[in-house]
Amino acid sequence: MEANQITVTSPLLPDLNEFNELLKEIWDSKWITNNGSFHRRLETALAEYLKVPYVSLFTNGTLPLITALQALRITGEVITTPYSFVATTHSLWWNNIKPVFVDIEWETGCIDPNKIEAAITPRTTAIMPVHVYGKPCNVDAIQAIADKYGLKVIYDAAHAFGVEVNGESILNAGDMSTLSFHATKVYNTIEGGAMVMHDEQTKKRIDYLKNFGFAGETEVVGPGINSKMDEIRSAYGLLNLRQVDAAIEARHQVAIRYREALRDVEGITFWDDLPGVKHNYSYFPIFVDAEKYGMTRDELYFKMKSQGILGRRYFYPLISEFSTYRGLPSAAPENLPVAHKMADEVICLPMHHALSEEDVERIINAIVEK
Ligand code: T4K
Repeated sequence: MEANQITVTSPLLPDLNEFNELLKEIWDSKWITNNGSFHRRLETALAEYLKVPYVSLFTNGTLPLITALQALRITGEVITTPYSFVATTHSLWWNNIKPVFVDIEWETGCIDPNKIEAAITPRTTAIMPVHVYGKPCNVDAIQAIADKYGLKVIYDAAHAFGVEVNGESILNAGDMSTLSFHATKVYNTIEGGAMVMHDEQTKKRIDYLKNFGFAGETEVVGPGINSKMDEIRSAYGLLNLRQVDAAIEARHQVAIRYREALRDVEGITFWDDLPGVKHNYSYFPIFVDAEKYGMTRDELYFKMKSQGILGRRYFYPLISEFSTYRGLPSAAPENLPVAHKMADEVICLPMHHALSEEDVERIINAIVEK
């Protein structure tokens, strides 16, 4: 990275001395992976922090999606959103499942529950929504449809670490939720992820599945995979958990300043906090109306880039536009007008705990001064 560049995010890093102390503990124990003591401690600490009953750690945020589909024996077709990171849909493809894209709501960026029923066929077995940018999906409406048609719901909650609605974790919705702890996330373990489930039996099964299916030294209960988190990243994760609240608050302050400065800029819109929701400020998307703003999204994006401000066009192109998925009937642009509009107008502004006031003002000026 060049000096003076502002990146879209920056990883939350534990204190190096504290990390060294934990590394020494790991070195002394000579236990470096396979459900070690830091792994167990982090699962317990995360379940408590996130207000969920059970957490199973994974080595990234993609494998719990793939494993959840396996564990629930999902087949046929799954209804999902095109407005996400490509890993969401890839997890279906890796399980030989046909993704069926449904359009999103402009108000949240999440799948539009009003459009789900029309996409259900006799082959539909599940819904995979995404709490995109950490904005909660309309989980009640989605669950009502799932119950009516006997469908499973797996939430890709990669962005939704710590998000609560009326004091309850959004991760308790549906049959399972998955998290990503990638370096670019609000909370990171360098690479990492987790699955959240409701009962002990499922937790046990998932723990087997992420360890090749082993349920003991000589017993394999299913065709598992290796997606375990090691001790070093678990220790790193324990330390980061101590500072994640402060990091979220620092992000909150950036969001407040962005909103204050950009509210009256013609042609720029963004979302406000939702009542009753504890947000994590994982991303700060703005939407550029070219006609009103006098510049297209891409013109603004490249202008900012030329000034060293590296926002990102998450999520452009839509997943449904990638060559792997473009041929699917549900990928037709006329089926996904809101998602296309959002993908064409969005820029995620730099958003992280370590943004200086000076940097925030530089970003704002780049947008305000045309
Ligand atoms: N579901 C959803 C909805 C997701 O968004 C994701 C991942 C997943 C599932 C899958 O979870 P994982 O398997 O990844 O755990 C990033 C991340 O790689 C990816 O985790 C994330 N979503 C996606 C939205 O963004 P890139 O290709 O944009 O990242 P990259 O390397 O360009 O980094 C972005 C910026 O962050 C850099 O310009 C600078 C900064 N950065 C990045 C890294 C890696 C740092 O400052 N330090 C770093 O170490 O994909």
